Amino acid sequence: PSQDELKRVAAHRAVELVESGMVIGLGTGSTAAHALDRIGDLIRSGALRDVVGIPTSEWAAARASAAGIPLSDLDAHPVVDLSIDGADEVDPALNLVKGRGGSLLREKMVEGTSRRFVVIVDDSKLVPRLAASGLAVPVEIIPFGWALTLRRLQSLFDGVPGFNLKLRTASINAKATTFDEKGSDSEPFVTDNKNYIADLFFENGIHGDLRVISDAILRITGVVEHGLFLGLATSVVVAQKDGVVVVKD
Ligand code: DER
Repeated sequence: PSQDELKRVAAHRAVELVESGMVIGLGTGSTAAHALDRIGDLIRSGALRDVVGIPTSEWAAARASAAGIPLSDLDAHPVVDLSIDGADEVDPALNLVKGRGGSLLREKMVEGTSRRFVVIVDDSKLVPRLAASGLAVPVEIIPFGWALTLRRLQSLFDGVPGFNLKLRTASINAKATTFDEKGSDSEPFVTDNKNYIADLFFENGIHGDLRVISDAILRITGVVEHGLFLGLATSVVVAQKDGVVVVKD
């Protein structure tokens, strides 16, 4: 099966946990898209009633609207029954890297106030150690003084071999969320919250206590939030190439 087929299988399995009357956190990304569409189908068929979705991005709000999911927000629903979202990486302790789509702040707010947070992935997302495959750990920072914030993030990891960071940029005429390798004069990527993203790269993975690292990043004035989701996922649904779906709690 294709990777997208695996994403769909994992998403549909997670949506089996959705019950009528639930407040559902709606994730962002290509895997979450299958979950949103599936929830919409179940509402249309009458199998699901009285559900309301809390979107984790403007993209999720638009996708959910198109799927026919009634929407609300955290002010009306400060506690969410079940959130379903993808991830960029999942380690054996169910810690995650998220945010490569740029939506980590609202995702962490919604998923952090959810009774259950079910992560949906194809097996390519499973890693033995976070941020060891050269993919970015995103950090949302405010635009004011962004270069100073980057310098402070850099100095936090001085001496970590293989570390480097970049301000994420999006080419001016595209919605690309990966920084512009060509180094053209593209604009900074701007999140739904009008902030910037600093992408942190650890070629040899992150070493040390993830919570200590998380706290050190969050203490930098100008940092809003980062893409390390520690202890938030309550279970992970993994669609494997052999067709088996594994649920890890
Ligand atoms: O940006 C995000 O946090 C997304 O949820 C991402 O982590 C997963 O996106 P994907 O399902 O398209 O791989």
